[in-house]
Amino acid sequence: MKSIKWPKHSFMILAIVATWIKTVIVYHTSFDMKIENAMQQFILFINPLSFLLFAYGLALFFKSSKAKNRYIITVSVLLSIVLYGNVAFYRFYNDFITLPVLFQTSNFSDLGTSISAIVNPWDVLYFIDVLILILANKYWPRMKTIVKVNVEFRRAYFVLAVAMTFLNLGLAEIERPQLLTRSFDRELLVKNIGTYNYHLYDIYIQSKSSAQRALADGSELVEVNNYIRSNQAAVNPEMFGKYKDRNLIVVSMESLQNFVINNQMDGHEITPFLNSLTKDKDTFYFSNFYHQTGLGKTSDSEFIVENSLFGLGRGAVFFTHGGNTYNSMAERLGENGYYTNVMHPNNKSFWNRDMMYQSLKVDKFYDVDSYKVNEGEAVNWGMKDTPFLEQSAALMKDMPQPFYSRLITLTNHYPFTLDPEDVMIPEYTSNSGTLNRYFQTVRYMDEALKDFFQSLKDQGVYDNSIIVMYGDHYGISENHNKAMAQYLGKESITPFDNAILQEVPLFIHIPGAGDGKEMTEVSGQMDLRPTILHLLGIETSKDMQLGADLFSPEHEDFVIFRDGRFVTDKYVYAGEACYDKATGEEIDGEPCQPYADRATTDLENSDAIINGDLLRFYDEKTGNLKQEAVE
Ligand code: GP9
Ligand code: MN
Repeated sequence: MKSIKWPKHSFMILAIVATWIKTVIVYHTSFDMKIENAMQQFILFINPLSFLLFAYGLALFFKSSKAKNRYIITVSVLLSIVLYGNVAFYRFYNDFITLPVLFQTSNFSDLGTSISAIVNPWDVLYFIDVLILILANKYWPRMKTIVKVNVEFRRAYFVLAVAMTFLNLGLAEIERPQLLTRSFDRELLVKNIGTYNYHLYDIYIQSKSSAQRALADGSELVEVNNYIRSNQAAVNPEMFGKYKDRNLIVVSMESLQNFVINNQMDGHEITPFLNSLTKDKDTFYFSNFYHQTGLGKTSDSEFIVENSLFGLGRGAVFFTHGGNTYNSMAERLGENGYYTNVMHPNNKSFWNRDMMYQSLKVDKFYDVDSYKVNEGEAVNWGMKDTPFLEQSAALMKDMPQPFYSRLITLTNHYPFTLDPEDVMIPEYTSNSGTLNRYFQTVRYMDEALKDFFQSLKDQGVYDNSIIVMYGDHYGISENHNKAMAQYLGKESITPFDNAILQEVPLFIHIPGAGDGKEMTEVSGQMDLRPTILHLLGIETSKDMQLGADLFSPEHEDFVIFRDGRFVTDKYVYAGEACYDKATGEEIDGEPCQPYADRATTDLENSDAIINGDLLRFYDEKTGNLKQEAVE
């Protein structure tokens, strides 16, 4: 029988096709990318190709068939690792990997039980192309034939690869203008240029950002400073300094969204204690308050609260810019006689906290080593909230006063698991185990917070303190939209709904205040720094901060998200569309435009400060450039 005539370079072609098809299947099965039209579908289909043509095409430079095949298999292994790494990361963070996150290996080793929720045996299928290539190389003699590559063929091949790249970029530009210059969103990048090219792009951006710092000088700060000065909200004289010298206790409530507050799940109250605070005369409850975090999650929220600046659109600023100069809330309080500390029973290097807290001038970090984790007191990510908060209150008793303690809870964290003895309400029933369990861990945290208030009283630090509690970021990602829609009794979750779901609760509890109430201004985490410092009688008019005092009559109903979405009292901008806030209906974009421009300016100014490490040139005493920077 005459054997079939296989084209030359069959092994390379097999590799390209296998990895290409696998990548496209993975796009559809493992990532939740919103595809709106046939063009987007087509771009998604072709986008792995340009990179694969180059990566595998280098095989054409190898002389021996053995070396060539070995090279091809190696490339397939590396690309599979990259793709699978993204899949695993996505399951957890609902986002694609960016370079700086890879350097935080300590974070990955700490994931603990989360890893088992993320990885499963079927994942070997992500390496199927490698397997095919190994088998073909071994058992398919044709694959070993030595093929001499002539120069013309090679040239033609790379011309094709370049053409493919331009076709891809061209279509992407039509579909999403300015994609590569704006790049707020990793998903858009992956959708348009493919996961492999996205990583090349990411490497380029990261190296650019280290260059940016080297190139920045004080002059950039002048413009940013003027902008910030002209947008300052005046203090409210009735509130300014009203609680001077009180201790400050700030609690970051892990993954707590506002939709559970004053709500029920199958007839069970989810947050009875927090609900009681919403009606409490010593508490200001902010019901239109939003998180403003990005990929840095908890660490971004910490960054925002401390600095009243945004985290970055790429990576976690705690990692990428942990060595910058900042003018944090901790530093400001420290200058005013406060003993400043962060309490979080986790490994100190997680999110690079140990490094970053030095830059933020936090006096002491009570990490896991400061706690006694007894048997049965660890679940999921580490120490349970109840013993953590109880021991923290005991530690506060011995702190020099006034103190500023920032506490970060942990139990209400994905994958939202509890020991049976801590379960207080049943699971919800939907297609999302994550959402089903979420209600239970939220209920647990609520109880832990109630006990914490009691511990503060028992330790005698309650009366002379202000207790601020806020949700750090969302807990339920868009991956669970279907279950969320079911719970909220909606047909589906629109981009509008999703923006509103970024609301997190904020409580400012002031023992003895008496004038607490629900506050409805549209606001965000950025506003905490000026609000808190003003209550404690500390001036911030010269600080480089983007937020505004929540008690100021000039506070504007306007909150900007890290990804460029925003919410005002009238409009919501999400998914590149403008919505009427009252009805949730999409409207003409015109009324959103001025806000969109300001959102861009705010984000750009914040990025400029961080990327250029500009605060190293700033003298916050005078509100001017440092003398050295001017010279
Ligand atoms: C880790 C904790 C959780 O120490 O703060 O971090 P997150 O995953 O929510 O960013
Ligand atoms: Mn968190």
